[in-house]
Amino acid sequence: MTITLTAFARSPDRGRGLARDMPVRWALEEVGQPYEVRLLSFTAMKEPAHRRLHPFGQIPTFEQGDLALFESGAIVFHIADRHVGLLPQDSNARARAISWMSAALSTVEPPVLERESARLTEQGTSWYAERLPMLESRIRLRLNDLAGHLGDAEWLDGEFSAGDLMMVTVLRRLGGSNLLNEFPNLAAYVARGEARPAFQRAFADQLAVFTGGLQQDPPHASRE
Ligand code: GTB
Repeated sequence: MTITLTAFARSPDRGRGLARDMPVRWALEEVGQPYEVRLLSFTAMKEPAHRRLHPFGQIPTFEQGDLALFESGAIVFHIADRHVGLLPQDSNARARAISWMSAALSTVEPPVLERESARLTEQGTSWYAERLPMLESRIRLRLNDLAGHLGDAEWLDGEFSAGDLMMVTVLRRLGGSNLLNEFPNLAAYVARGEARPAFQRAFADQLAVFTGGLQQDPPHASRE
């Protein structure tokens, strides 16, 4: 049965692979599942037809047969659960990988998003310059602990898993700042994720939507 995702027809990230269809594309590439993409305008996202798939009128969604899902984390988990390659077979290792997926979305991402949202909505206010260091120190707290856990390991818990896929996805959102570079093992971890052939294919496909198929350099060569 065909898998169909939804994604931005014109992503505001200009093809940098930061929108949330990217982890879903990446997961499908890792497990070798072909998929189609339905591109949506901002207007179409808010229409009843799309809201039947996504109550909040957002991307991404996932459809296969009579199953429709929303929320990138849940979709990545579903893909990892149904196909070999993103979750270990050993049940304890599998549970730990799921913990890392959750840590990425519930523990590391919130301060990253808060800084992003402040940059978008509060720049130019009287309090922004004072608030930014506080927001960045909250991110550093998480990065410091994550870097301490990772040490010189390749991935968070043994083999590459959906936990790494989600964590690399979250850390990529720091690409425009120097925060990641303060933690060289995390910067190298993100680069390892981005170097995976499955990531490269997913990145190229989402970039092609933005450029209309024009060839550009892959992420670590072109980003920022
Ligand atoms: N928790 C949901 C999930 O993980 O699936 C969040 C989904 C979500 O935020 N979707 C966004 C959306 O549909 C697109 S990805 N927004 C339209 C709307 O809410 O009306 C978020 C995103 C947007 C832009 C950038 N960027 O420009 O860098 C990065 C990420």
